[in-house]
Parts: sequence; structure tokens; C-alpha cells
Amino acid sequence: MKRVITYGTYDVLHYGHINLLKRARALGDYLVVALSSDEFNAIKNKKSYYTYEQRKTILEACRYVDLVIPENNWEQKISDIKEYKIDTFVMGDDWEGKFDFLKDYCEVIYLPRTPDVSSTQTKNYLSSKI
Ligand code: C2G
Repeated sequence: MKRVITYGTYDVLHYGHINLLKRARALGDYLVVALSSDEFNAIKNKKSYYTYEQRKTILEACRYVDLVIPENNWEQKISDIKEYKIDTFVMGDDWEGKFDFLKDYCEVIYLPRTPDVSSTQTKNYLSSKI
């Protein structure tokens, strides 16, 4: 049972997110998503449209996701990897190199981002239509 983990806000879920989750899940047999809490989003200077609980409900409906846990801070990754017996850590390559310190604990893989789609772009488009 190869276990994979990835982290993110996953606000206003779009096909770029799904593309990442699908490829991450395909690297193993079980995918854990550490979903940024509303409080951690504030630390990341991100304001999400949906609350943590709403974003969790949406992610749990995704066929590629096996478990959603909260991401509350920058420091929890090593303990998450130990606690959930993670073999592979995956992030989009906008994070390339940023989490290489995790290589002491598991495989670290950065996957190419899906171009031309983002939650911010979607939110801006929708607000321009009001
Ligand atoms: N992503 C992607 N293609 C896009 C948009 C996002 O592949 N067009 C990927 C990102 O690279 C990331 C994941 O989808 O791996 C989630 O994106 P965000 O919700 O923007 O995550 P972020 O705010 O970068 O949170 O501790 C790590 C942070 O929590 C990462």
C-alpha cells in the first residue's frame, strides 16, 4: 500500500486541481490531502471563497482523494509523513525545490502545473459578471 500526500487550499475546485490529484493518486494506492484551514490560509495571505468544511466536503467527493486532513501550519509536514506512513509527497511545480528537506523522510515529486486555470482567475471572472 503506497501512500501519497499533497497539500493545498483547493478553493473553487477546478480541473487544474483535479489534474494534480489524479496524477498524485496514480503514484500510489492511497492519497491524503492536507487541506489548508481558514486560519492557515490567512497565514498564506489567501482568502478562500469556501470555508474549510465546504472545501473538505468538495474534496471528499473527488474519486482520487482517500482522506482529507487539516493543514494548520508550515511545520506539520514531517509529522504528517510519519503519522500517515507516507511514501511520496507531491506538489505542483510552482513549489519546485521548496520541500526538498522532506527527502529525508519520503520521495518528493513536483508535478507540472496545469496552465491557464486558477481559483483566482475564476473568482475574478465571476465577480466581473455580477
Ligand atoms: N495546481 C496545479 N495547477 C493549477 C493550479 C494549482 O497543478 N492550475 C496545484 C498546485 O501546484 C498545488 C495544488 O494544485 O499543488 C493546490 O493548489 P493551491 O490550492 O493553490 O495550493 P497552495 O495555496 O499552493 O498550497 O503547504 C503547501 C501549501 O498549502 C500549498
